[in-house]
Amino acid sequence: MYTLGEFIIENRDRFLYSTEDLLRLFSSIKLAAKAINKEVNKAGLTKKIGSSGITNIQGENQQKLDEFAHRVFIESFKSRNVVCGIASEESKDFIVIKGEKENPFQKKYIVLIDPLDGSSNIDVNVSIGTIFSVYLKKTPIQMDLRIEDFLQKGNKQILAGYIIYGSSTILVYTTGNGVHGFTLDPSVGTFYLSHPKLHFPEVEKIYSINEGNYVRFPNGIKKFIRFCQEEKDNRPYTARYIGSLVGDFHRNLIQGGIYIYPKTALSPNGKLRLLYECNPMAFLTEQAGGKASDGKKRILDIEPFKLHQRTPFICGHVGMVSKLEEFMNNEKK
Ligand code: P6P
Repeated sequence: MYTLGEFIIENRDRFLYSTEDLLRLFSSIKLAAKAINKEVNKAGLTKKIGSSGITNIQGENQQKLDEFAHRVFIESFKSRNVVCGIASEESKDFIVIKGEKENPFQKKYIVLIDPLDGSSNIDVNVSIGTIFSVYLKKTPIQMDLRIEDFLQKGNKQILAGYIIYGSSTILVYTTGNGVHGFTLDPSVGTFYLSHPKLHFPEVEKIYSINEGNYVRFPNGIKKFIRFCQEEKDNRPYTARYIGSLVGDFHRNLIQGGIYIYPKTALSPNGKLRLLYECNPMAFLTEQAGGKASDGKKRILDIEPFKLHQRTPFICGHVGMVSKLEEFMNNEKK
């Protein structure tokens, strides 16, 4: 079985940038993922569950493990000397990673990260995940970091992925050459190729949405939900929603389905953040043969204007996403 490192080297000809750099980026990500996995698996014992008592930039109750995961990723990227800046859900502003002057590796990568998404599920033992997105620095290397380095369209990503901390810990990524999954063998601390060339199944099977918000949804979304529930053709579809984007996404990628977090009357821009949740998941979606939009526009083409901006987010099976967009478009007429 390939390890993640062996797989990257085996496929180095298909990566547009330096394989050495990609290995260093993954060295940081793997190190952090293993540290977080260890804590997530025993959170109940180490009292790391529950709220930290801090409200984060999103106005959400920061969990102790959120803060821990944030710190672990910052430290692991610092130690590998390959990243020049990080934007995190847990930090209001971007973080500059100062390098040593003699650093042989020109630090030209930007990372945007949700260190621990779905963390409200920690206390109830439901799968949670890390989501990461990597770009080349946009402004000249020798220039100080600027916000423009982070406000890049999703179609400029060079690497995106997630780690799901569930019944097993799986790292899933894309560099634009398909989507591949690696399962952690905790006994040796190594990620092994377990899901090569992940692709959304043809079957239209699952729809994932928080129907508790039904009355606040736009009419086009309400019509799509009723479409999913009709007794016709291969419907009704199965409803599955665990309140953890990484968990819902990973299940739909394996079994076939659509994930929907639309705008509502209370959240006109939706809840999910464009830069470190929707863009990476959209890159993975398209590389796995799916479609990702805000209900009208392709996610990867959205021009960002602020670090923590939100967007409505629909991703998954091409036919299901297109059907939802049809309902949304007819809404206007
Ligand atoms: P709601 C977790 O907070 C998250 O960002 C995603 O992981 C998840 O899909 C969504 O929000 C759940 O939100 O409003 O349905 O509880």
